[in-house]
Amino acid sequence: MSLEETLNKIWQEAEKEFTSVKSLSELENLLIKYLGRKSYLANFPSLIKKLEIEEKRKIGSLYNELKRKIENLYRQKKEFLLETNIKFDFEHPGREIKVGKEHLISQTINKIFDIFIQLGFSVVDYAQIVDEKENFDYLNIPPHHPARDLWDTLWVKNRELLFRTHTSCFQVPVLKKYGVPIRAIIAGKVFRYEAIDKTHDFEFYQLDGISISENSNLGHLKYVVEKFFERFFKENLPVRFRPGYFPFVEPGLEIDIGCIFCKQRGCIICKKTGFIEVAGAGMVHDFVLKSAGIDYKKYQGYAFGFGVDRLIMLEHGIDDIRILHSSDLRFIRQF
Ligand code: FA5
Repeated sequence: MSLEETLNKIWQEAEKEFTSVKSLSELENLLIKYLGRKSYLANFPSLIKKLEIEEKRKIGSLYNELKRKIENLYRQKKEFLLETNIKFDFEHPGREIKVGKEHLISQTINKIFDIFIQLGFSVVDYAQIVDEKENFDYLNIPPHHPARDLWDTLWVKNRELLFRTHTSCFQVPVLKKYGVPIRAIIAGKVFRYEAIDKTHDFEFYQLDGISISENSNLGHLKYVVEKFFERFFKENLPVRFRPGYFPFVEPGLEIDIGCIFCKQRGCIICKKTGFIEVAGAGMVHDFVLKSAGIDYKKYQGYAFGFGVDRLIMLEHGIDDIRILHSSDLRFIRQF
């Protein structure tokens, strides 16, 4: 039998054997049989060497082609066996599917909205980047007014715009848009260029409300705030109203809640005062009503602004505000 015939015969046998092989181990043995170090084909180069030059070229290329074909056969068969050999273990517990959910801050804002909707307020929204007029001027805080120092501001675009330092910036735009009488609330992120500690962050959430009508008064404000606390905390925490200064309200108030961390005995979180400040409030200043084009002799009202993060800290006993804005899943998954 010539060498060419021998190569043809080897190919026919290999094709038959590789096609009928059933397992991966049999397949590996076949590969060794045909292409291994001790295989018949491994001796072939020494036989080719003895041939005339023309014959050497011809048989040499047939030999290389046969090796390639056998290697291809092996690869295809291996892929096929690997696919069909996958075994299903129906007893194996499935992998837990993790479903995302609302962050504690969003959950709380929705809960706050529900309470204020029940108290007759409508929810509105406004931009996070605003101009100086909305954040300051309309609210009776002109340039160079010392109260601008109360809010360390992050400016954008050469002081044309700024990241809102408080949600109170919605007051005049919302009054202009919807007119009076009105009862509206807004919640969202605010930004201040200030040092952080356990109760202060440089980005945090506020909730602002405004109520304007012909007879809204401080008594209504006190009622709404106390009802809100009652429904939010589902328990009666001590509430304290004390005089406070904000240029856009007159009179102005600050609202504190008894510190839940030390039960008002005084601790590092309440800075030994027994109370944690959660809101500013007061009767809307005539200047603001005038800025919105409202007849301030006929209409009056109150406004308030809560720190949402502080409310969450008090509700859940969280003693450091910074964890609320971290992406620590061990914390986030608890709520
Ligand atoms: C204001 O921002 C006023 N706009 C609130 C207001 C609205 C007054 C309407 C009158 C009428 P103040 O800077 O105090 O006020 O912030 C309001 C609340 O936000 C604070 O009571 C506190 O709960 C929260 N807060 C203030 N600064 C921070 C901070 N750095 N980190 C977390 N919460 C803060």
